[in-house]
Amino acid sequence: GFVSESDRVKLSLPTGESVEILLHGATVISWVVDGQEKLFLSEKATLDGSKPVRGGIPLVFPVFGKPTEGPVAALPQHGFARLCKWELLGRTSETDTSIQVDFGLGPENLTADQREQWPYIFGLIYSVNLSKNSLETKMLVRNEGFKTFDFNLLFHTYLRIPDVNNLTVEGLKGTNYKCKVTQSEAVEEAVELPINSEVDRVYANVPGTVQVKDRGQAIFKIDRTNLEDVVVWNPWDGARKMADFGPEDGYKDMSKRPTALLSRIRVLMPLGLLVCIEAGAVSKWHTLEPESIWEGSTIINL
Ligand code: TA6
Repeated sequence: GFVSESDRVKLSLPTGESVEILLHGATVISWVVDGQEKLFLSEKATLDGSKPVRGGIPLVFPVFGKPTEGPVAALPQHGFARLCKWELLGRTSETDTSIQVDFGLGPENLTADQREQWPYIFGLIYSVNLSKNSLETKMLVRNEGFKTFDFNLLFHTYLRIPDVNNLTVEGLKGTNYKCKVTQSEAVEEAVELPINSEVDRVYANVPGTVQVKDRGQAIFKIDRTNLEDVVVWNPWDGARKMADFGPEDGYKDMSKRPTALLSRIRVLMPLGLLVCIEAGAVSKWHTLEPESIWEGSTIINL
């Protein structure tokens, strides 16, 4: 099924799976399979278009992080794609086992300020494809102008997980990464990477499938096409500094809590619900000549 509302679209399959996408940022905010939500969405996320969404799958384009130099220096952190209202291009395919919707973004959807910040003529087509046990997101980038441009692209996916304490991430061993927490670079040694403190790493040129495991069982298997890099992020207690991060983690009424241990458990609990595994092309610039097209996609299999 396909339902289009003023600010969002909803896709569903006859077998019950569904996905919900806001026109704001073309942000996927929900993916339900077997009655279970697979994406983390902050309770305090702003969904009215005034801020990027904290949760779901915000789109990062044309720059990853906060640029300080070059033609993207004027852009905000993670670029403008997650801030813009996208055009609904419509449902492009539907069968009993899969349904796809496409969204478009070009300079005409940007504010005058944004067009000045990134003065290129481009066209993005973003496709979200829901199948019974997978969700695929695909971006097509076209250079429709006369000037060559460089870009990054990333699907900033917030996965909902049962418990971070039992979680490991597999498929990164042997890959070079940059750690934003310690400002260092290293080669990953862990076959199974645990998430037990703040993690913010850009793994470059990850060769194959990345698996997210709960007690050793794969709960998400992430494959990528033309997206060579993988970012692994969990803000840990840094989430307390984010105004739009919830559920409320208890520190407000911590003074009333009888034991430090209980407060600590309450503080850590919400962070335990998510890990961001972000497929992207971010460790180097991708250059697009006039009239050229680039396409990258990722599929999350359950
Ligand atoms: O992808 C990881 C990251 O770049 C982190 O460094 C972290 O700050 C995060 O994205 C969230 O960024 P945001 O602008 O959404 O607060």
